[in-house]
Amino acid sequence: MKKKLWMDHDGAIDDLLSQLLVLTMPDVDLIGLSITPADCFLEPALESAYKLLHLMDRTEVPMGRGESYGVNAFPDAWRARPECVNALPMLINLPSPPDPYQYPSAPDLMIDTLRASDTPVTVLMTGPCSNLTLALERAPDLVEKIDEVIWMAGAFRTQGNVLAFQHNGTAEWNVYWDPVSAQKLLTYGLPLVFVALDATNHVPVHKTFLQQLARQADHRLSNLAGQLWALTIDTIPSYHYTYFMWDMLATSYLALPQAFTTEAIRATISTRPPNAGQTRLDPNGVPATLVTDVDKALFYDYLLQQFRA
Ligand code: AGV
Ligand code: CA
Repeated sequence: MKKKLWMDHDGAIDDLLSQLLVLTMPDVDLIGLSITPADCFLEPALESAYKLLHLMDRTEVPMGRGESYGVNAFPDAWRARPECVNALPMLINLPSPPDPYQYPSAPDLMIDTLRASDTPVTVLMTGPCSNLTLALERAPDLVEKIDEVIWMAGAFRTQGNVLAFQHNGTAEWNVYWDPVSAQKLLTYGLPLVFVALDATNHVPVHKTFLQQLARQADHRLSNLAGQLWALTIDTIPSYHYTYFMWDMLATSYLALPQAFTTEAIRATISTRPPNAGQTRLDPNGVPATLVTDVDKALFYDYLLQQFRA
C-alpha cells in the first residue's frame, strides 16, 4: 500500500526540488500540499508549487496557503527566489494557479484532509512547523491521524545557521522563524524525526553532483533540477552560505530509510533570545528521533536515479 503523505514546504529552491522528488516516488501518495511563507513570498511560491504539480500531472492535489507569519523573518533576497523559478523556460508557459487568495487556509485544509483519511498520514515539513502546530491546536484529534512527522529542522550537536541580531548562532532557520510553534509541537508527543544540520552538513550541493546531473539532462526532470540548483550557486563561497541538501535529505528519508542512521533523543527548544530556536538534547526533554548520518553515495545516487524518471 502507498504511504499517504502531507507535505508542507516553504518555497525555497530545495523545497521545490523536494516537492518534485516526492512526485517521483511510486510508493508515496501526496494527499495535500501546504506552503508556509517563510523562506519564500507566498504568491510566487504557490505559483511554483502549482506549476510543479502541473508538470507532473498532479493538479488534483489540494493546496493550502499558510497564513501565519513567523517571529523572525527570512532575508527578502532568499524569499524572492520563486520569482526566478517561475520564469524558467520549462515552467514559464505552464498555467498559473487560480487566484492565490482562493486557496484554503493551510491548517484548515490539513484538518479536513487528515480527518477524512482512513489510514494515518505521514507529515513531511521542509520549512517551519507553524501550520501543523496551528492545525493540532484547532483539532487535537489529528494526533491519531498522523503516523510520523519528518521535519528538516534543528541543530543539536553542531552550530546553527542563523546570523542575526539578538542571536548567538545556535539555531537552525526553520525553528528560529517560529520558535514558539516548534516548542508547542513537541508537546503533542507525535513520533517526530529531526533531519537537522547534524546530518545535512554531510551533504552539500557540490559541483561534481551537478555535473553528473547535467550529463543526464536529456531527462527533463534532471534538466529542471539542474536549472533550479544553478539558482543557488551565488550562495556557495563561505561556510555560512554553502547550499546543502537540507530538504532533499529529509525528503529522501521517506523512500530510503535504510540509508539513514538515527538515534533516540530527548529534545527541548528555546523560545527566547539569545538562543531562540535552539534545539537541545535534554534528559528531561521530549522523546524524538535524530538523524545522525546518511550513506552519502546511496543518497546522491538516489537523487540522480529519481530525476531520470
Ligand atoms: O536551514 C535550512 C532551511 C531548509 O529548509 N532553509 C533552506 C532550506 O530550504 C533556510 C536557509 C538556510 N540557509 C539558506 C536558507 C540559504 N543560504 N539560502 C536560502 N535558505
Ligand atoms: Ca525549506
